[in-house]
Amino acid sequence: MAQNPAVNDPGAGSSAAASGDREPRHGLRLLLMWIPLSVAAILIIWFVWYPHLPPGRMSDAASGQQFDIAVLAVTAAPVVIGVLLYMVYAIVVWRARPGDESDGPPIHGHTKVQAWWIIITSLVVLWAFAFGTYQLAQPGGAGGGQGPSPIWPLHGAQTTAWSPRSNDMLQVQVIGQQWQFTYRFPQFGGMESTVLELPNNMPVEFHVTSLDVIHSFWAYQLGVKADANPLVDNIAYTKPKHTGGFWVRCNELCGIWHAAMFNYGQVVTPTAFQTWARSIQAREQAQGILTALPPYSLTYDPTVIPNLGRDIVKIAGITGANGYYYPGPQAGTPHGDPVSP
Ligand SMILES: [Cu+2]
Repeated sequence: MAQNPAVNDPGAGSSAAASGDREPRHGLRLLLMWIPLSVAAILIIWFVWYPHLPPGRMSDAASGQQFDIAVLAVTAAPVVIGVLLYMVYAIVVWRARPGDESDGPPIHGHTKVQAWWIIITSLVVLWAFAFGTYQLAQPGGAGGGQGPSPIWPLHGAQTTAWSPRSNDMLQVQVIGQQWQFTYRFPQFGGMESTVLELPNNMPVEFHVTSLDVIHSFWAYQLGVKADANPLVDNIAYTKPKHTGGFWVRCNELCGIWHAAMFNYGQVVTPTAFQTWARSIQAREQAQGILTALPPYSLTYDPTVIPNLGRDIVKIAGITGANGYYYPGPQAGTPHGDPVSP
């Protein structure tokens, strides 16, 4: 039972009803509000938000991820604004007025609106698919672990002796174990370190593996994240873009001290890196650590390594997690050891 809207409703609906026939052009109204709101959102995302997005721009992989998030946010913003704007507009303009108990007008399809809806949504999805696929493949797999035979390798020269004056790919083996990461450098005699140093502006190839359970190597500011599985050689790439520190965290719940499984890395100049790596190699050579360590291998059998560890434990200077392979620092050392008996 419709009541007279001119009496009960002094709002937007009444003028149309009073004038007898014409609805306002809702589509045009919505479009004129949607365009400036979308433009404003895009400008804010691109110029205000984008430069501060994680994970920063410390490597090609990191800046690639930052760019991807910004582009996808710019793609999504007009869609989100369109949905919210329509909802607010509908609540304000088309809500039932007090006392109005009539039904809305019966609406059957609208071919033009439906066709545009299908075309626009398909284009947005296809764009996201194409952009996402391309960005995943470059640069060098975008910092994610690609398994033992990567299909998207980073460009760099594979050498047995790394040199700072070329495009040599630095090989870094990341070994996860409860509950510490250690790093081996096969191009420097297989030396091993609990600190990760990397050369600036040189391609790096991580070989990520584990000695016990599943861990995940996450070098946050480098935009690198790769699972560390026992008996698996998981390869990930990055190319640092400026010097400075970065965090390494375990990103897979791996036991009671998972939260304490982190350390720090440093990007330095290529020559400084070479000096550092050679000095560790020389020290470990002198201490007998290099000969005591198991030979460099892409994976290590956890059932064999613990037995090797009993001999290594006698050699001073090896630090690491509290596993068998890398005996932890003993009580009274600066690092402490929360899990030793
Ligand atoms: Cu872990």
